Amino acid sequence: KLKRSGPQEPPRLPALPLIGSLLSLRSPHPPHVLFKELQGKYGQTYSLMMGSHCVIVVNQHAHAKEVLLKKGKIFAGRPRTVTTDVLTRDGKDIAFGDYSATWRFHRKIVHGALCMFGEGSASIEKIICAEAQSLCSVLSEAAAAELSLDLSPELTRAVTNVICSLCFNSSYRKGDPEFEAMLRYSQGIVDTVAKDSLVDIFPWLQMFPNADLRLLKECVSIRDKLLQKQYEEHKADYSDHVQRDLLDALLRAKRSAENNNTAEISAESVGLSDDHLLMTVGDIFGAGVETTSTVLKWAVTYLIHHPQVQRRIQEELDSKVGVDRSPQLSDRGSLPYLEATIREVLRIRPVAPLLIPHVALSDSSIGDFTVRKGSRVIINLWSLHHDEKEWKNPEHFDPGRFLDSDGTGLIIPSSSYLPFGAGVRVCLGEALAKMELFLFLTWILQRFTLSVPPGHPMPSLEGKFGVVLQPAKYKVNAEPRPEQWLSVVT
Ligand code: HEM
Ligand code: PLO
Repeated sequence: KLKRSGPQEPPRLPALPLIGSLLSLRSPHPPHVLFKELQGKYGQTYSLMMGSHCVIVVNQHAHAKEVLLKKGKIFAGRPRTVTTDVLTRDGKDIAFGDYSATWRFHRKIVHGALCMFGEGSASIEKIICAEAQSLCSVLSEAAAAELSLDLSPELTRAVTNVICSLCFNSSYRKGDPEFEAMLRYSQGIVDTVAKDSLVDIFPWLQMFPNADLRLLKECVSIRDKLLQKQYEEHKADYSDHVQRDLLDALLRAKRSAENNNTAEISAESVGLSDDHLLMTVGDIFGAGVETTSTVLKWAVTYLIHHPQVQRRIQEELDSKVGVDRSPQLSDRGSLPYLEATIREVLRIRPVAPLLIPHVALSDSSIGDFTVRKGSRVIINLWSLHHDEKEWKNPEHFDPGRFLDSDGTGLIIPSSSYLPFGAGVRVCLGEALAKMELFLFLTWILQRFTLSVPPGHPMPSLEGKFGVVLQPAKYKVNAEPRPEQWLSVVT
């Protein structure tokens, strides 16, 4: 056998002119599962053509870390696609915007604004606990009326109100028509954006009527009206002395750039146009809602499938927190089994199984493979989190993987674990998301035991693939725990 040495191209799927490798990609499976399967034939890192774009698919952690960390800046680009351009006014946001000074600047402002909420009177913890309280009272009312309910809208409203407080200093009441509208448009966007749908592969298809693209445009225009309304209100009430939320922080940055207009750096040139500001809050709001609520839904789904895991979390809560007070962030260190469960949920059902595509900004390499400038790189997090060499029985849900042999210390047993990505494009909301997951789950499980109503089938563990991997809808019984009947918290 001929041994090749030196730089070489990654193995490539068969491709035809114009349509690229589309024929090899027809499959009943969602893309992350198909990309994992194709490893068998082409190896862990291979390439394919989407239309005229070269796409490299990475299915193992060593190459993933090379792309995200070691060569993070080289691979920090984002592709422009028809659908993300519609959503973000041609990439004027953080997540889908290409690597640039503007992108760096916006990440910094958001990061600063999110940190600011760590302290101060309206601290994130207080905001989350208030929402957890209101969520639990909805569950209590349903239980008292012996009703089972779809938890999805309730979890989503709780999470939405947290991000609403942070972005706009506002919140939604149950049944608020604007909230219902938000749920609808956001689902429409999740269903249609960035799926590498046909329009993204063949930009010229947008000339023809396309149902998905029409739905996306409708949903985006509803979202933009709501964003615009917040923006006008914030501009009207703006003061240099108080910073209520993220939008105020962005407005302050814009004002201060405008006041420095003597230098050549105008607000436009550093990317502080109205469009950029709107798209940045839109991103944080959208990411804040869709990711955390999805993880909470997966957590509930797995807890229903594994009542022994639910029981063990409740025992841990009873012994470390008790029933006389509600859980708080300072309990995080003493609830390792719950923390391990959250880690396992993020492993087995990653929110973004393919991350967001990266783009090589210059000629480079991944392992021994050459990569040309402009190539798209897809990190298949699904493959990393389900790698049989790294995880024993990867489809089995077992929080114990993340505990040491005593069962008391938390560990990360494999480096093939990146639920929030890594490097320059790492998730901006990781800390916030972890606080929310911890507080919402502890508040719920301290008070209720979750199950499917008698006679109902177990909820499906198969996700619906979109820009986030979502679980199906189903009804839940939230039964108040007997331990709680005598206590003060309910
Ligand atoms: C990006 C995961 C919650 C804001 C990402 C990426 C992942 C991720 C995998 C892509 C990294 C890449 O492309 O390399 C998650 C998970 C969450 C979560 C698992 C919940 C458990 C949030 C929240 C926010 C947020 C709550 C907002 C506050 C963002 C933003 C980006 C991002 C703005 C784009 C970063 C960039 O491209 O520079 N997240 N995320 N995420 N996330 Fe999150
Ligand atoms: C979700 C639907 C919203 O209406 C718009 C939106 C904005 C930011 C996106 C988010 C959606 C989906 C999840 C994304 C987030 C940016 C980062 C996050 C893609 C499309 C992840 C998980 O990468």
